[in-house]
Amino acid sequence: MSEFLIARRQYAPQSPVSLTALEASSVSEPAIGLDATDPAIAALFPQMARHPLLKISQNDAAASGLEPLTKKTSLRVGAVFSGGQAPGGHNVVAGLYEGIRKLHPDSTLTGFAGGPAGILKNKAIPVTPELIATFRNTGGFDLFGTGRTKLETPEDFATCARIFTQHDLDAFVVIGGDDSNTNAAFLAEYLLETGHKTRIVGVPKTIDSDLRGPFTETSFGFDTAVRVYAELIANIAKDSQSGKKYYHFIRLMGRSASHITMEAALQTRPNVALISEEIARDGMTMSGIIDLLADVVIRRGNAGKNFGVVLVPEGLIEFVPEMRALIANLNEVISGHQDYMDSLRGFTAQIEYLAGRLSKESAATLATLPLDIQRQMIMDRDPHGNVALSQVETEKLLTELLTSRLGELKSEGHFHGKFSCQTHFLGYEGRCAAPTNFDANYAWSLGLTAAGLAASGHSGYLAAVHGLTMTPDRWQAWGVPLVSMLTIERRHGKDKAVIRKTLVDLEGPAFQLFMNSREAWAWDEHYQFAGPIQYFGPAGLVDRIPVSLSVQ
Ligand code: FBP
Repeated sequence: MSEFLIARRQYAPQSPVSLTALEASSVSEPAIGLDATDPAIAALFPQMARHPLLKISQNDAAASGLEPLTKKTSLRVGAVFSGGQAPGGHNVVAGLYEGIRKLHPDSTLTGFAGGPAGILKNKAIPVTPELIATFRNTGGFDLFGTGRTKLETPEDFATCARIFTQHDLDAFVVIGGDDSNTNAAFLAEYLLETGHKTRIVGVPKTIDSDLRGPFTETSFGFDTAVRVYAELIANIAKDSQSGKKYYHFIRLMGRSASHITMEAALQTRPNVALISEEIARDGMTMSGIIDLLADVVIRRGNAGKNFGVVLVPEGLIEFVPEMRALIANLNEVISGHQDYMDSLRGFTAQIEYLAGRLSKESAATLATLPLDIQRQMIMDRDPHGNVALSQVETEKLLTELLTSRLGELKSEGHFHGKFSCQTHFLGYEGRCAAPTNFDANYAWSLGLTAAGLAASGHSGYLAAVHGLTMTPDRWQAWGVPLVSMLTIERRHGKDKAVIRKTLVDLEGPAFQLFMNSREAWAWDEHYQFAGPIQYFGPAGLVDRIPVSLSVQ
C-alpha cells in the first residue's frame, strides 16, 4: 500500500446523525406528494405503482410510534456494481456493510463479481471487515469488479430469484446508472409479483451525473472525476498560455449529457466549451460549430493569440442534427445487415456496401467527414451493432474540419493568424481516482441509506441523500420509489419504460453562470488553475463541492 492509501484509510467518512446512528432511526412516509405515476408506468408496475416516498430520520420511537430500524435477527444482503466505474463505489459498499451491522452485528454482505453477469453465474464474494478496511476511501470497483450485462428478460429475473434464494438474501443493492436502475425496477416488480422475499434497492452511480431525481442532486463519482479532469485541463491551459503555439481540443467523458464538460468549464474557464444540449436546442449544424470555432480562432489571432483551450463533450455528435440523423440511419442499416457487414473484410468493402443503402442526406453527411472518422463510425460498433459513439474522436473531427475551414479563410484573406492544435481525450483517467471528501462522504451515506431501506422491508427504491450543498451532518436520507423516476421513451422503434437521462438544464443557474461568463473567457485568458484534488489540509480545500451544485 502506498503512503497515500495508508493515510487515506484513516479518513472517517461523514454522514448525518440519522445515518451514523442508523440503529436508532426509523423509516417514515412523509406527507410529501411526488408527481403522479404515469398511467402507462403504473400498468407495467402494478406492485410498485403506489409506492410512497420514504424518509430515514431520528425519531423518538415511543413518541412517533415508528419502529426503530434495529433488528432482532441478522440481515443477509447482496450487492453488485453495474456499468462504468465511478469514484466512491467502495464507500457505498463500506457504508452498506457498516449500516447492516449496526442494525444487527451478525448481518452479512455478499458481493457478486464482474457486474450483473456475476449474479447469473453466482460468483459470490463474502465481504469481511478486513476487505472493507482495505478498500474504504479508495477509487475503482476492483472490490467486486463490474460489467455491463443487462438483466432484462424474465429468464434473467428467474435466475436472479434462484440465486437470491440460494443465498437467502433479504435484500439486494444495485449500484448503477439509469439503465441499471431501470432494470432494478423491473427486477423488483418481478420479485414482488412472485412473492420472493428479496427486496431491491438502487444506488445512483455514474460520473456522468445524468441520473438525477426528486432527491438526487447528482450521482456519486461526478465530483472526483471532474476534479481530475479540471486539474489536467488547467495544466494544459498553463502549457498553452506558456508556449503560445497550440490550440488544445479536449474531449471529456460523459456518454450523453454535458454535465462533466460544463462543470469542468466552470472550474477551469477555457476559451470555448461546447455544450451539446445548447447545440441541439439551437439546431446548430457541424458547419455552424466550425464557424463558431473559426470566429474565436480568427479574433484571437487578430489579437496575436494563436493558442487556446476548447472543451468538447463526448456525446456532442449525437446532438448535432445531421449527425444524429446519420447515426440513426447507420444504426438502422447496419443492424439490418449486421452479419453480412461483419463478413465484409475492411472499411472499403463496408462503405461501398453501405453507400447504396443509406439515405441521400446521410450519405452526403458521411462524405463530409474525414476518413478516420468514417471508419470509426462504421467499424467500431457496440455489442448491439450500434455506432460506438464514445469511440468516435470528435475532437479530431472538429480540428480537421476547422483546419480546412481556416485554410480556406486564409486563402480568401480573412484569417491572418496561425492554427496548430493538439487533441486529448480525458475519460478513464478520472473514473477510478480516490474519491474526494465529498464523494467519500456522499457514497458512504448512500450505502448507509441503502442499508436502512434494505432493513425496512421496502423494495423498488433508490437510495437518495439530499441537501448536498450543506455539510454532511445536515444531509437527509430518503428512499425514492423507482417508479416515480420512470417514463416511457421510444427506443429502437419500441416504447420502453426507462429512467430518463437528465441533461443539462439550459434554464438552470449553472448553465446561466457559464453562459454569462464565456464571452470574456473566449478572448482573454481567464484560465483558472484548479490544482489537484486535496485530501489533506484546510476545509476550504478538501471539502469543496461541484460549482454547478453550489449555485443551485
Ligand atoms: P455509466 O453510465 O455506466 O456510469 O458509464 C458512464 C461512462 O463512464 C461514460 O461516461 C462513458 O461513455 C462510458 O461509461 C464508457 O464505457 P466503457 O467503460 O464501457 O468504455
